[in-house]
Amino acid sequence: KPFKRLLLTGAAGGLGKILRERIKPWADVVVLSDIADMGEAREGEEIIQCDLADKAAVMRMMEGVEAVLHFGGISTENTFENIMQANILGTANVYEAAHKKGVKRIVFASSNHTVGFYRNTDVIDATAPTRPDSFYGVSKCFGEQLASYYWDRTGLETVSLRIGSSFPEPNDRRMMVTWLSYDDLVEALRRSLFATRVGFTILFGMSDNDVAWWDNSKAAHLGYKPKDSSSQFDGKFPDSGEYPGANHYVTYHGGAFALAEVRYKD
Ligand code: NAI
Ligand code: 15L
Repeated sequence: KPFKRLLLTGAAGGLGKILRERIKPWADVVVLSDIADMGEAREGEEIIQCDLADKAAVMRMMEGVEAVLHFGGISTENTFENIMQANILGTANVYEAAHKKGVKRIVFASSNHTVGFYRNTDVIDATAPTRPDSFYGVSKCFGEQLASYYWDRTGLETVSLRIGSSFPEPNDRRMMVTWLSYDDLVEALRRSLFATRVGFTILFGMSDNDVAWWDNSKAAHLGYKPKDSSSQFDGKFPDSGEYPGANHYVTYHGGAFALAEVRYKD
């Protein structure tokens, strides 16, 4: 197998549960980590339950690890204080520990919410300035900047995978554009882990949907080619007559995250 020890953070989460099974062929031991319970370790697994904000624990978790799939953290909008602990401090701990323990590459589960304030009339590539739509989006921008810094400073490589919407199926009209099937997610991770050289790369995580807001030409060296398309769900979310116009949920790339009502209030 390509890796002796491959670490997956966020292993108890929605995507973590899927990936837990799918990444097994890539490593002798998959180290699964989360703050939440992950059940019993199965064959070829090791479980480390800890808070990413706990630097000493993150250091221990990184022992012997060759590559990291960093999916742990708060995955929607929350208070800045909570986001700061889990996503900002947590991701900083992951990077520092990875550097200290000699990890070669990280795939960082970034998000479309780094660019959520672009409009549905904008098609952007990885060079577009970030336009986060939430504290959550800001924290993902911070993670990407850490990746850039550690690459330039230490040679630790990262693919920042700006995931659109990775669920079994699109749940609304916007997700017809942002959908990333689980198979395509696994393929994006495979390419990100095994491409010869990635340095600091941003890859938009989307399937081969009919409408695209994101242009992956800057990540061509990864060779990622999605196989699924949201077109198999055509007709499920009838056009309100406003698309791509006034319908709020498709006005911005970030959908509802960009709406004023969604701004987190204590
Ligand atoms: P999720 O919320 O189901 O999973 C996140 C996991 O991280 C949870 O199991 C949670 O317990 C863990 N976690 C939270 N705070 C932690 C901490 N302080 N220490 C250790 N673990 C902690 O989210 P999901 O959907 O599985 O997403 C996984 C990753 O992918 C997240 O980083 C999310 O931001 C990112 N992402 C997901 C998208 C999607 O469509 N599912 C879209 C864009 C990004
Ligand atoms: C995300 O970043 C979230 O983690 C996920 O729960 C969805 O909201 C997704 O983006 C999306 O934009 O659909």
